[in-house]
Amino acid sequence: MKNFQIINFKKIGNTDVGYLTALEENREIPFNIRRVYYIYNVPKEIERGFHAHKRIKQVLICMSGSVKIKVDDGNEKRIFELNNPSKGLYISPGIWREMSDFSQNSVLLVLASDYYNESDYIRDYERFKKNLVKNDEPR
Ligand code: T46
Repeated sequence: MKNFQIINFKKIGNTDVGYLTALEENREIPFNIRRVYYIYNVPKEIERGFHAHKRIKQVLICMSGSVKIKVDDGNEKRIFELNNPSKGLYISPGIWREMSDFSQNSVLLVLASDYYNESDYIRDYERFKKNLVKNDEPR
């Protein structure tokens, strides 16, 4: 698995009856799922994120509408547009992320490898960059 990459989920069904996508831990989702949360009703001009995680792995899935996710490993920056519930964006620990351009009625579902813990966050970009120099994985 790369530090960030799109995962294409299997779609069961067709245009006549619609689709079903099933996600199982350690199968489609490359970790044990300890937490699920979702972000919704975000005004268009709002940007969220602006942090990295020390240990938590996540998969982001836009269930409805669209959202842009900027990821940054300290060297390479990429922007992904999520607009399809059959695709997920895997983000490993040590990756800075920013979310923007939430469309009206967008719902961003996040599957996370661990419980919420504020001490797992690096919310300062300079600290994120400094830790990258010292270690491969920020702590
Ligand atoms: C991430 C991106 C994609 C909780 O109490 N429990 C939780 O599980 C989460 C995720 C957050 N919170 C609290 C912490 C803050 O007081 O909810 C508030 C908003 O969290 P935050 O500003 O971190 O939200 P985002 O949208 O900037 O980032 C979230 C996740 O926190 C983060 O892990 O990768 O979505």
